[in-house]
Amino acid sequence: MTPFFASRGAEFVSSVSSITLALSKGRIFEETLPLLAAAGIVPADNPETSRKLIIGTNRADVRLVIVRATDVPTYVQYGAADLGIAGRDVLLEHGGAGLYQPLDLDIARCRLCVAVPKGFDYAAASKPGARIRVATKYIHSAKAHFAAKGMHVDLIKLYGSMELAPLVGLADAIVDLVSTGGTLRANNLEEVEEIMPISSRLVCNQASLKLKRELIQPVLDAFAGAVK
Ligand code: PRT
Ligand code: MG
Repeated sequence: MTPFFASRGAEFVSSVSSITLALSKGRIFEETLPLLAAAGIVPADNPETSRKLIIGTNRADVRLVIVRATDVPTYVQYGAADLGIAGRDVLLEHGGAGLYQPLDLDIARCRLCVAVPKGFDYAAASKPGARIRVATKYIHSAKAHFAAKGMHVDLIKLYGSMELAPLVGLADAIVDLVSTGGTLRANNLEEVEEIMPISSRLVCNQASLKLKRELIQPVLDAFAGAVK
């Protein structure tokens, strides 16, 4: 699990001389810890065990806010956080308005795929004139992918457990993230197409970058140095 936490957070002072970083808990938080450490930043609490949504750090001028993965770009877009870490999947759905995307952190890696029940004839379903129903949380990316292939697709928006949709007749196929492939296998589905590789990026509020350059640049540099 998480390696270490600062025994006591320094008292955060909100001002132009402080920065707020938006993170989601789970895999992104865990894989970000070593990057934070490289920047000399140690969180004062573990969001897995603490219910705090604002987490101090060993530095009085740096704090973390813990939000849903899909909400990270929104917090940064409106300047409620200066920096954030979000998956490419999430950033593509958000659209990136107001965000400067300086760094691929190469963490939380997976791929966005098309998957179908084993035995489903995806090649036939991809032919011109054919029409299929696809369930996904990733409407933007799915629409772009199928449009580029000239496929006719009815998209059904879901918020989770996409793997269930083809099993109960809600859809013919899904567009979802795959990492080990274990979830697809457990549900008798197979990957038929990779849409794109996914990793998480550091995003920055454009105004913050101008106003707080002296604080933000060293964090960007430390993160860049820590990314292999
Ligand atoms: O969980 P919650 O609903 O709160 O939000 P979330 O799912 O958006 O957040 P989280 O923390 O689960 O994921 C955050 C980010 O991690 C995503 O936006 C991706 O960029 C990245 N990531 C990396 C993944 C995975 N790997 C991953 N495997 N996100 C989700 N999964 C899911 C996938 O959707 C599928 O259900 O894991 C399942 C497949 O995993 P395997 O290993 O069985 O293939
Ligand atoms: Mg999840």
